[in-house]
Amino acid sequence: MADSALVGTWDLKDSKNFDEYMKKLDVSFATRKIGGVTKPTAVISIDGDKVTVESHSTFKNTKITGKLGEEFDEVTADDRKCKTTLTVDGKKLVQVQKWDGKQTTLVREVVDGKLVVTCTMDDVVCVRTYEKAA
Ligand code: A9M
Repeated sequence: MADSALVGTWDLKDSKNFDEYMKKLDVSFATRKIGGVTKPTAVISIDGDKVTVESHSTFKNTKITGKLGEEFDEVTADDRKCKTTLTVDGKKLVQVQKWDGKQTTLVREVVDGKLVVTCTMDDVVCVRTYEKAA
């Protein structure tokens, strides 16, 4: 079962290396510029072994629901068609996306009451920090 501390509505407050991460994902210049200034709100819910992660922004809304350990189809905000798996590692929620022979990992965990999302692709690491919405 995923850590219940993840559940809630979270606003982006800090983002490190997101442009480099988007470059690694092959996101176009124009979309990267939008991505760089967009401050999404994440909504996480847990229902037994099913986890839902929503992201809302003025630019785009995304929603995934996955059963832990079971691969599902995901279309990302930058339109990658991924085979995605959610798993739990201690208190971390681990999302692995696979597409076109490539792979990236997004790890979500609550640290000091903040939601920390660490996005890794090869040698590029991006850290995005969210705080509970008021
Ligand atoms: C995160 O904060 C992780 C962000 C990883 C998103 C990677 C997708 C590439 C970005 C394409 C930019 C599109 C325009 C921006 C739209 C903003 C939404 C970004 C979030 C999906 C917390 C949210 O779980 N995830």
